[in-house]
Amino acid sequence: MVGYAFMGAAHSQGWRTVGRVFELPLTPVMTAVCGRDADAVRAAAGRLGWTAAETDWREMIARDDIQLVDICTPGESHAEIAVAALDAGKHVLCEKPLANSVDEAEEMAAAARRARERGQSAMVGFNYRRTPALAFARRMVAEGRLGELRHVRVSYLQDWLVDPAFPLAWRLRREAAGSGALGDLGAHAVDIAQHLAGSPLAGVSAQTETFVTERPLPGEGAGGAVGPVTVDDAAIFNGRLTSGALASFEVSRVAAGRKNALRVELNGTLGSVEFDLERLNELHFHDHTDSAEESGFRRILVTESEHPYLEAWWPPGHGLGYEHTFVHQARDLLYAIATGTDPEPSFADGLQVQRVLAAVEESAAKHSAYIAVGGD
Ligand code: SOE
Repeated sequence: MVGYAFMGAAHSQGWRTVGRVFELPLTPVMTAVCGRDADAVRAAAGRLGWTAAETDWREMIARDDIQLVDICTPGESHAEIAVAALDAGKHVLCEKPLANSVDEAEEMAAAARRARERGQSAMVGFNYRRTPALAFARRMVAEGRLGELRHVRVSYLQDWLVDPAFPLAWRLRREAAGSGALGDLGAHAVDIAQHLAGSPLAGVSAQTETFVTERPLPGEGAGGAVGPVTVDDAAIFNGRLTSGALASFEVSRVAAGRKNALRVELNGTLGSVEFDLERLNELHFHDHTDSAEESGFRRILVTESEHPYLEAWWPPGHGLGYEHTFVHQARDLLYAIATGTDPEPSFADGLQVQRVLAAVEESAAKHSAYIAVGGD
């Protein structure tokens, strides 16, 4: 694994746990973690369960005892590490958004295509697909329970940037993160919408905003030096899926009171589903074929062994959390590697999301002009 902060810790939790819960075709061994600061990475290795600590990712991926590289660094280094790891014959898991630009994502997808011919797998970390309730929603859509989709509505709201004194962290610098709430949260929102609907966005019309344009440099106290915020705080956009459904999105890191509120609603000709990550064991389902006097949304507790991923966990009603999405992601990647199948979401999927993000930025820059999502 390269990187060991929030996402590195979440992925480590997945790798530590997956083999103790699921029957696996391959056994993950947490060989080495890499970071630039020798002391900090050594401490992280101990804390997170990695055997060795490395400070040079090139040396790490050259090791013969490493077959899979998990990239949990800021977006600025995804492309370089992923392409080098794939070219060195390793399987790769890369955090979202896949890259900081469409050019980088194209390069990564091309490297993944070459690697696939050699039997390697490359997956992008859209972990929310692995929330049992959302995986179940996907199954319901695929089985036709919602009929033909008319609307896909996704909002993903956080509030950690409400305070203007919050420092200019890497996630607020374009050269490190690519974009702001758009790449951080919008990438998840776009992926989950397209995945659930089983259809890509054809084009978008968007607005973005940076409400706090300067923030204190990290380490500076009150009254210290400030620097410019070069990414968006929030974005709203809408568009049409190629299936014909209308889709709308709102993402923000300045929505006071919303901590990690990923909300999804799909409305079809036969019914609707509604999901809120802050109540992630529940899926609300409205069956429009019910009689009028009995119709309405009902709560399905997605904790039965028949529900996706749940056969391996606790008895009904005991519930899962955020961290389990990373366990499921690790499981699915290991199956893809073992069976030689393309993992989902693939780098091609990550590239397509990157193209949507680029279309959103272009639309916002052109005062909400409709921009078609690019393709091959
Ligand atoms: C921070 O906004 C963040 O950690 C995202 O980067 C993650 O992808 C999301 O799952 C939670 O919030």
